[in-house]
Amino acid sequence: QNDYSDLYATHSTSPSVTDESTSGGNVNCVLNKEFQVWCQLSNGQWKSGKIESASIEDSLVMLSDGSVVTVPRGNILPANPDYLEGNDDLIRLSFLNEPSVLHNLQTRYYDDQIYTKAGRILVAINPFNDVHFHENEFRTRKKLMYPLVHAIAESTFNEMMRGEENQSIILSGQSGAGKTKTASIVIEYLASLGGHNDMQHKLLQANLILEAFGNAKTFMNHNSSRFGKLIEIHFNSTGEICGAQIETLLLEKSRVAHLSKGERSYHIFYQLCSGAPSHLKEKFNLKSSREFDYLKQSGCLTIDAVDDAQKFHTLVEALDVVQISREDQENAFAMLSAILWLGNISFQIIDSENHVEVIADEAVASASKLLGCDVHDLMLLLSTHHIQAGNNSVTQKLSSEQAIGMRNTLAKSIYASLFDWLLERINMSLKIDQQKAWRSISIVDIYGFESFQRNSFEQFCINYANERLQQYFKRHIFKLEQEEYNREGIDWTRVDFNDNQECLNLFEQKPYGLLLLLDEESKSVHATDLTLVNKLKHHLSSNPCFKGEKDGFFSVLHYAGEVLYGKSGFLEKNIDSMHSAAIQLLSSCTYELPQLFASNLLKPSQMHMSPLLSLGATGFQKQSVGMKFKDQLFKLLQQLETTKPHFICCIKPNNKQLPNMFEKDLVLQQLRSSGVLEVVKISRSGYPTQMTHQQFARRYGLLRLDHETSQKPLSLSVAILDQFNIHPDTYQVGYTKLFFRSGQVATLEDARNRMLQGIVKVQKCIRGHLA
Ligand code: AOV
Ligand code: MG
Repeated sequence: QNDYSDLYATHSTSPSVTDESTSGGNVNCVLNKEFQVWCQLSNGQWKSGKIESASIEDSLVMLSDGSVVTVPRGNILPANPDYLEGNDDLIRLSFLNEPSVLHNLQTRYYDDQIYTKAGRILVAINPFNDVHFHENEFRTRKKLMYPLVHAIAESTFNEMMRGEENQSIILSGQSGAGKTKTASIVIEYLASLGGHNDMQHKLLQANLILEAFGNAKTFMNHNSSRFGKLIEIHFNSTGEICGAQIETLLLEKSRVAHLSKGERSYHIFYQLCSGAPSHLKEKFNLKSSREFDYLKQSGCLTIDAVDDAQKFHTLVEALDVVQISREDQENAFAMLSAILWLGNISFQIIDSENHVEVIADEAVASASKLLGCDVHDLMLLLSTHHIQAGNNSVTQKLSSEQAIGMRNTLAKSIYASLFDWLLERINMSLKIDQQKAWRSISIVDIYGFESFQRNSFEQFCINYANERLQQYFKRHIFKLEQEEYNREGIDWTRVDFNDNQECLNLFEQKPYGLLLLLDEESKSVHATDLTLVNKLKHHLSSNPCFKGEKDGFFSVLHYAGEVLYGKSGFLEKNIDSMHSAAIQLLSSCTYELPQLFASNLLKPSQMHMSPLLSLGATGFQKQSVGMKFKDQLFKLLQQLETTKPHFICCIKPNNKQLPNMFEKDLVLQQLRSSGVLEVVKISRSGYPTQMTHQQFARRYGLLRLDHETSQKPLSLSVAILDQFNIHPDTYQVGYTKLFFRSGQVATLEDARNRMLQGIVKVQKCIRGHLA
């Protein structure tokens, strides 16, 4: 029995976190006078106090500020004794009700202790204090601030070194919660554990480059990841880094052409405009960011306290480190400049049917020059399209809407291709030395859950990915653990948990799930936002996570809340067809990169024949974006299945991105939806350290010098446990494995280390004698 049940047993028959947090199942315990409690006031806030007196219905509570209030019994929960205040592991708290957990996190947060363990997972609260310390000061401060995140990185590394499995560290949390930043801290620390070599340096620089090209300022986060990434770091058998491989999840490319007010496009554009040396500015006809329509449309060109020009210099250095030649760098910058100039291309209406022509100005001239194509070809591409009718090709003029669409598609496609190219180059430079590679640690950092007033296809994909990751998390922590205990014949109290399978069904079910219905509708020539939502309603109303439709929008109940989706090109974004004429234009360019992009766009693996294209029926069509996204996501999850996962759950303490502001309701909502509260309970009643009998015997066998080599692993293991007086309540013996409560193997590890040190000393001594 753990301390939790001991304390509780005398007060309540139901020692469950949910009971505690929701109702008065534990009220008996608070009737004692002087008992520390949490009481919920009429305004919903929880305050701490001491019971003065109690009747059957109410209690009189003296609050910490000295005032006395009458509180209904149902609104009172037990509080933890003072000595547990600020404990670094939630599992060690005596009471795990919501106000107690919140209070503990808050106390630590205001004390600069932003990390707290919750059994198997680490909770990280974003401090939002990107203050620039002096280098030395930063180092000491980092040590003070990051001990637990360093500890999780270290234990992952150690587990990799001693065990048989590859490991992974998975970051979860809403947008702006600190996933990317925490991932960087982890990677930096792992890199330092893996020795100071060239690879380590490259890895850190690769991370920096991807952020410049794949992150942007959004409402929620001034450095929001607009792609998902899995970084697989490979180590050799002595624990040195010997390469890495980065996989990504679909980049949000609509951002290149469309920005919401107050948001920015990808950092790299602003960095280039303000930081490029003058000879490049001249060569690419680069102006300041306020001259480019794609950038200025949102009325936001800078980020407080961020120096884009300085960032550009750091970026160039990073590109040098990953061995992208100055020539290739310039080629890439030329593509970025071409995209910016494409955005400035404008059209004039030439007839009553709203048909347009490209205005021959600096914009189209610069864009074509930068791409290396004929200016007339570009003008023609952006204002006409060909329809194949039998053997004849008919040329039609485009409407202004179609022309702008064509221009934006071209720009977005070039950017996405550039991002892929960059990733490939980075991966080449991080190439794993297969001869030396032994095991790996994967770090997963995707875009966080997003919910705006109205949400489009991007949020749809992002939230779907988070939903899947959430299931992965829960399945690992809860299901697998339970199944394992059952399989091993271990006595363990069942814990129920909220599954999100229903929501995943809503997305994935065949033939009627959101993804397939969306595909079907995207291909229909007559589809509109309205026909889409009607179709969804028709097929999905029976799923409890489908929360209805209205005015071209539909609503989904996610694990982290309800989200309203629809409109703003939802259907087109899913199809994302690139007209074959555009690909032809790219392949006709004299420069290497556009040609490469064209040939990648034409790769058969990305295509399947489709009779329906939004612009004319010529050419191929790519797999729908939704399906491609799902494929990438599944591939990523599959890769994770072969690893032992460690979870870091990031939490944002306020929506204003400010330091020293802990909004309890916001934190509580994240603790609930992320499953942290459930995890605390499961870890406490469970056995987080597990080893097979063989693994245990192999690792600790040396602690019994008298053992016979023929001894069975199980009997050897039991003998060792006896020898070290490991209390029988703290472990259980399963059919094939041994299970330990948190922290129990520490004694054995300690003894083993001492033993090994002793052996080394003796060996040295002998060598000294012989010499
Ligand atoms: P996210 O990755 O979870 O959001 P970030 O890691 O980008 O969130 O964090 C957002 C911002 O919070 C960072 O840019 C920092 O300014 C600050 N921050 C986060 N963690 C720390 C920390 N440990 N120390 C100091 N500052 C921090 V998104 O990518 O939007 O889901 O898609
Ligand atoms: Mg991020």
